[in-house]
Amino acid sequence: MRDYSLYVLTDEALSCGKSHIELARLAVEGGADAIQLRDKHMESRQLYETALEISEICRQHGAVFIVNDRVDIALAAKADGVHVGQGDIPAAAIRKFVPSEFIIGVSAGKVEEALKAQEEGADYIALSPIFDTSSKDDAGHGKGIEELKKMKQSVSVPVLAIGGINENNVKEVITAGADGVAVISAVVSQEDVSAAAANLKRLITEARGI
Ligand code: TZP
Ligand code: MG
Repeated sequence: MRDYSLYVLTDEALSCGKSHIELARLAVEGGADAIQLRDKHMESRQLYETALEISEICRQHGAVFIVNDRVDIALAAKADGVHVGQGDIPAAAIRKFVPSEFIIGVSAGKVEEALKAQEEGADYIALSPIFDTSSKDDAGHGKGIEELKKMKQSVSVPVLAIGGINENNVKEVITAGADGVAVISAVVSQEDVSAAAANLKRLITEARGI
C-alpha cells in the first residue's frame, strides 16, 4: 500500500511566490510522502508540462504523485493517480478507463459518501474538511475528529484528513486514526517549505509512536 502520511497539495496562490514545481521539490525534500498538483486556473498545456516535471521529482524521491481533478493530465504525465471531489467525475467512471494500479482518491464529507466512493473503486478517502479552513472557499465547516473516527471504522481503504491541519493539531488527527494528513498552508505558505514539511513529518512519526 502506498504511503500517504504527509500529503502536500501545491497551491501557488497560497505560497510565498513559489511555483508548483518548487513547492513540490521542497516538500519532498522535507519528507512529504505524496504531492498533489492542484490548480483550478492554469491552462491545460502548462498544467501538463508542470505535471511532467513534478512526476519526475516525485519518482526520484519515491513519493506518490496525484493530480487534482484532471484525470487526462494525470494519465498523460504518468502521475500515480487523480484526486476527485463529490462534484467531479465519479470514481466508478474513472475506473473504467485507467490502468488497474492507477490511484483514485476521493474527498468525502461523511461516511455514506466514503462508503460509496470505496464501492466505486476509490483507493483512498480524504475526509474533507476535518477542521475549518480558509484555504478553500467552499470547503464548509470542519467535520471534526469524531467523523474521522466513524469513517475509519466504516471503510477499509486508507482515510486521510484535510482542512486546517497544522503543527498544533496534527498529532490529534493521527492519533484518531488518520492514515495521513493532507495540507496546503501548513507547508506551502511557510517561508521554509522543506522545514515545515520535515516538522510535520516528525510530529506524525511521534504521534504513531514509531
Ligand atoms: N479540500 C478540503 S479543505 C482544503 C481542500 C483543498 C484546503 C486545505 O488547505 P489547508 O491550508 O491545509 O487548510
Ligand atoms: Mg475537484
